[in-house]
Amino acid sequence: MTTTEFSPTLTAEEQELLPSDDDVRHYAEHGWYLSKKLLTDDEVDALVAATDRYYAGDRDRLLPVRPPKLAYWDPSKGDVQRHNDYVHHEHDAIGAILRKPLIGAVAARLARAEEIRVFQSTLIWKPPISGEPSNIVPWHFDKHYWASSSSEKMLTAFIPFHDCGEEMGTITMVDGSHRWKEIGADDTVVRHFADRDRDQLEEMLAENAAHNGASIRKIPMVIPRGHMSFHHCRTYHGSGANVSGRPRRAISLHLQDGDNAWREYPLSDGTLAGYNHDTLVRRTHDGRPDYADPEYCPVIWRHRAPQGG
Ligand SMILES: O=C(O)CCC(=O)C(=O)O
Ligand SMILES: [Fe+2]
Repeated sequence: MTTTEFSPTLTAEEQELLPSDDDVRHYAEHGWYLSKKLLTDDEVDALVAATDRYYAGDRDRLLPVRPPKLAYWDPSKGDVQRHNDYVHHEHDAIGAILRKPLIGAVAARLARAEEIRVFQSTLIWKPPISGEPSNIVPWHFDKHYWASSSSEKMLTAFIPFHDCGEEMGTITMVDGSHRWKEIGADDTVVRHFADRDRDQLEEMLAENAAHNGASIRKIPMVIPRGHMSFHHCRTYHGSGANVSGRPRRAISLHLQDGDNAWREYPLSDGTLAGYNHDTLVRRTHDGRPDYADPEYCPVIWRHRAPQGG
């Protein structure tokens, strides 16, 4: 296989910011990890400024087509929770920070992977309106949306642009839930997951926990500015109201390991599971959507191959 030359390196200071062996074991057991300070103050300032420009309409390029399930807030939607996908693609200043090799290196250690690529990035704005229903993120795990991905190692970095605590409705993990076996794990559950009301979701979470003989431990990620939380693609998570009086601003950076690829995953109605990428990315030689298309899924970390002779 030929790959384009890409061998990122870390400075000595950055190496100090990697998860320790204990941290990697903690992630494997609990399904989440709160990082050290991976972004400098200047980088977070730059994210705030770049996303302000993005919300004002600034784009370096646009998606050529609008995929079927694209999240794409615009001012006509009003003061609801804002979600905007593909910000790493559409905005270079945002993308440049999200491609910081250190973030990929942390993810690679946690996922025990050689290579990390961007899968998706979603810019999120949770307005400071305590009763705003759209601010509530229901319990879910990200693999529910990624059935067409072959990997079980994918993970997400949640990157707030400020100190982010419980009063802001920070992301909250259900400890160890990535190791649960899912009950009723047919795709009708998955498809209707987002349509269920809060009580039903709470009940589904309780049923899944009981089925696994587990108790539900909810852990709000209290994230200082420049730090980020990581969660495994099967870790249940959600988040609540923002009662802080300030907008909660963040990016969810969804990451894939180098081995991830599109897979055929038939749903009960006979159609195949898909992802928004499928209408955008190039095809592999055998005609499958290529989840390694560098236009949409850039590599951000790769272990340096041993020097051959
Ligand atoms: O915005 C949140 O609180 C949750 C975001 C989320 O679901 C994710 O990062 O995967
Ligand atoms: Fe999520």
